[in-house]
Amino acid sequence: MKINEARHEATAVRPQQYPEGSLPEAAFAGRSNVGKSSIINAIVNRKRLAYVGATPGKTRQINFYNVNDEFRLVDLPGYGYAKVSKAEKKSWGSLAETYLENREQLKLIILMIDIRHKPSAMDKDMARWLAQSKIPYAVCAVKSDKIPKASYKKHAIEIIRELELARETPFAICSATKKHGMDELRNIIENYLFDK
Ligand SMILES: Nc1nc2c(ncn2[C@@H]2O[C@H](COP(=O)(O)OP(=O)(O)OP(=O)(O)O)[C@@H](O)[C@H]2O)c(=O)[nH]1
Ligand SMILES: [Mg+2]
Repeated sequence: MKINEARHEATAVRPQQYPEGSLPEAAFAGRSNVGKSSIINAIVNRKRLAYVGATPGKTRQINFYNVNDEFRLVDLPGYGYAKVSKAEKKSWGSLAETYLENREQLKLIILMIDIRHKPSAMDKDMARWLAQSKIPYAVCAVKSDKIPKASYKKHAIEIIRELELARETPFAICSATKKHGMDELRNIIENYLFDK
């Protein structure tokens, strides 16, 4: 996949604000602060296309990034951030849910998991939801730069077991910081969005 151009196309809190047209989309889901916005920047080789913050809860709307006028990467609000009100949690949850359940252009959901930690109850809920949905999904274990390479396998096995992932679920180990695993992730996106 060659990235020629990437641009922010829309910020949405309701479906009327989603971009029009039939470009296929890959969406990034996961806990707040897991690195969804960072991985989008790494995929398109841009430092500050998607907003990355030091504190969790940075992405509060759905952001659509157009790549090459060929497809979109979609940055969803993160879940599980403790420091927001119940009402706010509910509204972010329903934002993502509305998108995930109704977006025809959505061809792939990438669930992001911090490779260092056991998946949370909310990660498991998300994995269960994905397993029963009709939308193809992949898992990206991220922040691999934070653990030694020798322990990748152990952590990956633990995540696969905790999330009860099927053998065929694509699984990539990535670091947005060190740009590790990015070609693998780009290939997964390309395969699912363009039916190769
Ligand atoms: N070491 C390391 N840090 C990372 C990596 N990816 C992201 N981070 C850091 O993790 C923090 C959160 O990254 P974001 O990309 O903003 O996370 P997010 O999932 O978009 O968070 P929300 O928008 O709050 O849902 C930032 O401080 C990033 O610099 C990675 O691969 N390795
Ligand atoms: Mg974000």
